[in-house]
Amino acid sequence: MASSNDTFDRRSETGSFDIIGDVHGCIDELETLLLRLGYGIEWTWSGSRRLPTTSAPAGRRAVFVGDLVDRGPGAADTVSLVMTMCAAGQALCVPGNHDFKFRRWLDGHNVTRAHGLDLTIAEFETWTPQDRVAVSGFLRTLPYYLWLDGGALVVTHAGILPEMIGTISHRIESFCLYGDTDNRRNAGGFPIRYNWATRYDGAALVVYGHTCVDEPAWVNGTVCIDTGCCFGGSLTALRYPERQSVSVPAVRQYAVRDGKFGLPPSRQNHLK
Ligand SMILES: [Mn+2]
Repeated sequence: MASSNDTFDRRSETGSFDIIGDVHGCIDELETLLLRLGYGIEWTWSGSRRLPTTSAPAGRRAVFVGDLVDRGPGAADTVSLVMTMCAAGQALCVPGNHDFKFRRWLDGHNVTRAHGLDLTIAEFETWTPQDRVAVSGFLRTLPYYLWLDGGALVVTHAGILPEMIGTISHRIESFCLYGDTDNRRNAGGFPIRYNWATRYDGAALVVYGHTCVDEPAWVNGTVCIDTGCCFGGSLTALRYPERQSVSVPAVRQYAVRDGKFGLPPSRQNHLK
């Protein structure tokens, strides 16, 4: 796990924000969504790569909930776009579990090339070592959650509990990346997930992704906006403070679904 830092505390940043769900390399849908939200994107070729020039609507920034890479066809362009927007002050981003594993590959660790990571690696293998180091460095700087708008808004990848907001630890980092899991696995070998949102009673609105849902799923003061674009669903943005969602349907299905969409069961259902 990356070293802890306190860059999560961005309460002084009041928005407005366009919070964007798991992109997973769905660059075409991301461009369509950003254009619809008023952002500008132009690409210019630089050798074998294309580099974006971007603009944001006045008074608004994009916030990515992570899982930029894997499964979709445009992971490299997605990373380029998000890095450019963040450097320009047009976007903020938290890491997802796929980004975390991708960074481990960038840093030279031996990782299992499953769940779409093989596609991401194939794209980045043509990048120069310096450019790959820049991506790794970018991902390393990302806080595991963002505490925004005077404390009224939290953006994280998979989940957070009220007592975690305002502090950081390895356990909190893990919860932000993977949500509420334990050492149990399902028949497919995936960690069993529990619906932490059913016991969320915090004051801040938590916007997150990680679990595919057909439509933005509001539970207590939380909303999941991963509408499964890479699996043929859609890519969703939640406009804040308006609390309106904007979705772009997937151009096609890029990866095989590994189950039905929907939030997992609450944990108390699993306690014996
Ligand atoms: Mn995801």
